[in-house]
Amino acid sequence: LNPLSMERALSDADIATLTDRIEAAQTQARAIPKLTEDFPGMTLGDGYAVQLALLRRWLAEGQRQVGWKAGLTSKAKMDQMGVRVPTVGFLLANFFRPENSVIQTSDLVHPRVECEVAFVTKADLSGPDLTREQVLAATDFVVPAVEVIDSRFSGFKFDLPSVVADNSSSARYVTGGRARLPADVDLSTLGVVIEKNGEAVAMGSSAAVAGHPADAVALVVKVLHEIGQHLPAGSFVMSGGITEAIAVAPGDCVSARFQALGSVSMRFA
Ligand code: OOG
Ligand code: MG
Repeated sequence: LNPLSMERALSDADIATLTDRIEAAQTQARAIPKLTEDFPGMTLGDGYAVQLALLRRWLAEGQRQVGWKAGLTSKAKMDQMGVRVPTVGFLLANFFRPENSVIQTSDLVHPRVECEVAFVTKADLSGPDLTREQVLAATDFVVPAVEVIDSRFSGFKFDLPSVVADNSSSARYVTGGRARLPADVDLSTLGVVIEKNGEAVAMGSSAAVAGHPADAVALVVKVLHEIGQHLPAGSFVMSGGITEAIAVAPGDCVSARFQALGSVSMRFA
């Protein structure tokens, strides 16, 4: 059984219904039951059909895509969420918040933060089996990032088809710190600490992400290949949360400190 099989079970009408549901939950910051409760036969391929339909809607409304992200690429994330298959999600320009921003939580359901190594590419990447070296050769620079994820499912509980349809919980992201050339840093064992209100709440190593963050980018390109997409030059790609995600509430200050890449801070209101 291919864990990345993109076989579909639902009709185009069902996909449109589910796209409406996800779009409404995202724009109204409202928690909904996971999609498989009404559509128990929903597959991973159906999840991506919804995600891509959502992307097409946003682009038609004039939003700009900046890249893609990997989801569930570390054991800490897989254990926390109970989903063991890595996913991808699209990133739009309007998800971005600058370093040291105040991030509103009123338009989010139950936000959590993750620290991730992000890549900016300088060459097109496509295909099912890129190597770590090919990803690094196509990387313009790497930069530290904090992703603010926000599942639109009640209790932040979901399964694989549901979370994929919900764009892998994408909501906001913050970059900052220090951009580095991939040749100038050892991405294989980069230490990270998440601090919330001055206290270290999670720590880990970039090795947690698929063995190496560039391998997670290769995984993103593999999934994109399976869904008929590729990674164009100039893409911004987040390689996946290194530690478990940390819940945030109004008033919280978060700093993610990355060895060699500086830190990324923000406050929640
Ligand atoms: C799914 C998204 C996971 C990551 O970095 O692993 C993700 C979720 O946990 O809600 O963005
Ligand atoms: Mg993430």
